[in-house]
Amino acid sequence: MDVPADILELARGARRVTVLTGAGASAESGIPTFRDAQTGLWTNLRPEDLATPEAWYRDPPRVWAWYAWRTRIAATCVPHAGHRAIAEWGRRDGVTMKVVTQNVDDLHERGGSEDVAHVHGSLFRHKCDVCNAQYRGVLDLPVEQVERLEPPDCEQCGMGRIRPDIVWFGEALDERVFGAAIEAVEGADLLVVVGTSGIVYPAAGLPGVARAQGIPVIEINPHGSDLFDQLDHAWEVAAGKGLPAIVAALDD
Ligand code: BV8
Repeated sequence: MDVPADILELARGARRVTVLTGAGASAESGIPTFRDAQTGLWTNLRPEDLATPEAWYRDPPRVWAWYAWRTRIAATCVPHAGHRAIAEWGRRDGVTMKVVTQNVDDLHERGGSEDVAHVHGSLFRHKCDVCNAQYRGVLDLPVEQVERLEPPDCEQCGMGRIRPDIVWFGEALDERVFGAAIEAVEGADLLVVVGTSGIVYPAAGLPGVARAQGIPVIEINPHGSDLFDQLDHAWEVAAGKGLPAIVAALDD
């Protein structure tokens, strides 16, 4: 696959690469994006209806069931060639690679990336909704989609319920993690934005941080995004095709 010349020139010259990913970066591994229609029990619900504190406090077992199912899906999916290409790019001599992801799966880590900032948390971390203590117990995840599932009670405080350690709509991002994400963007000499519609803030503001510092921004997304006015170059290609093509062409 031919890489657009201007993108390849930037990739070859980059020494401090930061990759910002959204749900589209996991799509080829089989994890539905947010823009895709919700499947199964949640066909007529939007993520914004379930990924909120209000939804949680209104009906914890319903929200817990949705996340348990998503965790099951994420745990059974495997990283694709795009995840592996990001890791390989980062292992090249003289190149540092930082990943900033909006995704709550662990595909970047399983694809070999080591420096990954999960600005919206992780499906694989859980905490008490009262005392915030991290939950260390083993979760039994349903094999089938279920509509409701009782979350565990917190054994630390005895008052709260265990919730996903995920940033819901209307919740503040972890300042330390988002601070690291901003540093990863400001310290880069190339920002590669992969598979995000660029709708959810403050993460969607990160390409603007790069642009403000004169850092080149390229996008890999087969359909384009709301970030169109913040890009130096947009390549309408899937992550699992475009990223391996770039890495394969670095030495040509
Ligand atoms: C905050 C975890 C303030 C959950 C997520 C009113 C009230 C309160 C807040 C707001 C409000 N109005 C606006 C806001 C701000 C709000 C926001 O931005 N809302 C949007 C809807 C307008 N943001 C927040 O609430 C944030 N917090 O503002 O706090 C505050 C401050 C102090 C104190 C208190 C509060 C928190 C936002 C985080 C929400 N959590 N995720 C979970 O996963 O369940 S967001 C979630 O949705 C994702 O993490 C991601 O960020 C977003 C989905 O976007 P994408 O990842 O881009 O995915 P999408 O499906 O949209 O697009 C996929 C793209 O991939 C497409 O472009 C497609 O073309 C492309 N693609 C498809 N296939 C491929 C591909 N690309 C490449 N290859 C392929 N093969």
